[in-house]
Amino acid sequence: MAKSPDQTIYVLNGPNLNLLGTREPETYGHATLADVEKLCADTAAQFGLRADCRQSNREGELVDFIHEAHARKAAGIIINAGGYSHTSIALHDALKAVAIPTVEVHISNIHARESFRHHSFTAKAAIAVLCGFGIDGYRLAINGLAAKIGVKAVGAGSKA
Ligand code: CA2
Repeated sequence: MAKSPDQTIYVLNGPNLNLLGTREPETYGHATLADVEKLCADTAAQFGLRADCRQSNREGELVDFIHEAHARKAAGIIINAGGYSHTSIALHDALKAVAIPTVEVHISNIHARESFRHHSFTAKAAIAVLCGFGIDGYRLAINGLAAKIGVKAVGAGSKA
């Protein structure tokens, strides 16, 4: 049973992630954003959770989504803020302000790339960070978030 009154997790993807599957497959793979969102919906459903998936190329809109998650008493947030991870104090502040358990995901291993990707402002506001697992990172992040917030897989844990 989720501790939050709401059984929704927000899955937030930032700038350029709408291009997934169309360019740079050597870095980001062949899956599309629609594939990522289906993976998140299917994984969340295994925990009796609903994934509300949003993508925006605008920093302020991502801040608004975080505020909306708070207003709707979302159980958690999965965020890949894309390039804004490395620049956005506003997104860091929004995540800190709402205090919703948040897991940060990066498709690529940001630490094996350019040095400007090594620091993440949003990671400081997250309970955990995953990078380098490709889009499977979203599935792993939802599993980890569910464990952190005390939500068990549907049908699990009912045996004596
Ligand atoms: O590895 C990740 O998930 C990133 O968050 C992706 C961001 C990048 O700025 C971060 O450093 C790491 C960029 C997303 C761009 O996505 C594209 C996907 C396909 C083609 C072009 C860009």
